[in-house]
Amino acid sequence: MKSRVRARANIAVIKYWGKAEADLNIPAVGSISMTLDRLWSDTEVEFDSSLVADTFSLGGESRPDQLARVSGSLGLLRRLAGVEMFARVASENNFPTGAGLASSASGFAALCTAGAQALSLNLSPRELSMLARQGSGSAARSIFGGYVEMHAGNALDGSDSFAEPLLEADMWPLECVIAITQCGEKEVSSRAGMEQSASTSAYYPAWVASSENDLRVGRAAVLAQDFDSLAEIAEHSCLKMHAAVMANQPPLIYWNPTTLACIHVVRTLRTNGFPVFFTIDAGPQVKVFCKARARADVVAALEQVPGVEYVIVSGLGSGVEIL
Ligand code: 2P0
Repeated sequence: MKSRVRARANIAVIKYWGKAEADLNIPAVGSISMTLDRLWSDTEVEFDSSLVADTFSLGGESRPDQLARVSGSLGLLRRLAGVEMFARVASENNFPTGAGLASSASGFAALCTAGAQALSLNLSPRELSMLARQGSGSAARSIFGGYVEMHAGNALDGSDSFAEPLLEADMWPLECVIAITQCGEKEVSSRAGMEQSASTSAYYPAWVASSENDLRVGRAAVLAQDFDSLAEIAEHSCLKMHAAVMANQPPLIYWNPTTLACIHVVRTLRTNGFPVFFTIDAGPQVKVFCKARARADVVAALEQVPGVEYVIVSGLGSGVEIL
């Protein structure tokens, strides 16, 4: 009744921001992401009849603050398996947690896959994606490798709200250079930030209304491996999400001055002919996608930006892996 699973982080190029339904965690918009090979969560789940409650540790430290969400996913698995046993969950990230590097995506994808395996539930990748979604929306995408599309769906029960692969990683092996501009956990979680956007940002309805077109353009760009088109729509999706977020009341600015400096460096690189674009999530780090031949120049340029603490370089990776 024990399983250990590795799931990788993913970075969205067409962003998820906002929920259609909070209890089932159904997103208000679809999204498109790339799964990274260098950033992962390894999660072990063990169901044990001697436990009187679920336990959760992250990096060897007990995290009672995260236990309710972890138990939420374990409860869904228990219901499917028809068992009442509690579980011990131990997870480790090989990258900073809660800093806008998609740790909830890799974490909940690994948790749900390991839990299903430990209970011998024979779930399809799509079923795992829907379970992971209920833990964290972006986790639905980390079940799969390469280029992935998350469908928001229309069904009230969330049965058509899942991710699926769009293109294999080795068909178009772009690289990701992440500029870490600030260490430490962010002050406002994406969950809280998106709830505030939905209830207070005047730009939120426009964000939702324009998402279908961004998805259509982003999907076509990935399938055609059209870098320039993907670059344009990805930066637009990112900046539009942050514009909606900045219009929250109270306002929310996830960027710091270094974030903005990196944006300008990437734009200058592209003007000078380098195949490169940026995206930014609910935190100050800047994720820069490029073709492999531009990687060394991108790393050198970002490392020179004052305030960049270090960079992480990653290729695209595979979906969940049972260890
Ligand atoms: C994304 N983000 O598409 C977007 C862009 C952050 C900015 O998905 O509430 O942690 O757990 O469903 O998945 C982060 O949101 O939110 C996220 P919940 P989640 O990657």
